[in-house]
Amino acid sequence: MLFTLPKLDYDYSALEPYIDAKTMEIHHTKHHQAYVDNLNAALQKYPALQVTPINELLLHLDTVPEEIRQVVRDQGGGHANHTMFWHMMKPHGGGEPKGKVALAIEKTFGSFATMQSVFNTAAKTRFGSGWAWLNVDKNGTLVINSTANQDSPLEQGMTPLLGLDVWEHAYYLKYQNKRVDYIASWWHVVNWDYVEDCYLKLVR
Ligand code: MN3
Repeated sequence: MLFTLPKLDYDYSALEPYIDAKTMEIHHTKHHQAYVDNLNAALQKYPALQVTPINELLLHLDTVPEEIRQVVRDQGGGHANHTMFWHMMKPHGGGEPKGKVALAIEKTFGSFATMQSVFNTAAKTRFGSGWAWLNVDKNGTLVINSTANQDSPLEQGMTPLLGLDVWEHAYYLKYQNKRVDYIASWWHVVNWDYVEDCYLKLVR
């Protein structure tokens, strides 16, 4: 059982005008598909790893055979990160978090606006390609960080609640060099219901 490209819960055009349909289509059918295909190709000789959940592979990269470890890190990370990313957005999303995660954000960062600004800085200052994240760490604490390439917080034992892809392929068609505008727009499609569900599963 090899890894497969997950279907989206919404149409490619559903996040317009914040994220354009063409970007969504290429991002999902070309970029994410390529991570899946490359991961599967690397695992061809390792049937046991093909049935290991991707989160487990990334958490225990040290147990992955050395000859495919970097490929699993890059392509497996790409598959895991994008799978979460599609759920972290929804049409008519945005606004502010509610429920327990909203309280945790206030407690940790002082306010939602402060969290947003720390997250924006992480996204803006990630040099080259990578991601910005709001994670829950092993102690249940909220942590904002950024990662390079397709490195995933899952490798560090953290669970992302929210992640923003700042590779140019995620925004270049619509925003060109204006990553800051893309970041500001993206908040309008954040799926806070997903964030809250994810948080409750981790801290319950
Ligand atoms: Mn991407």
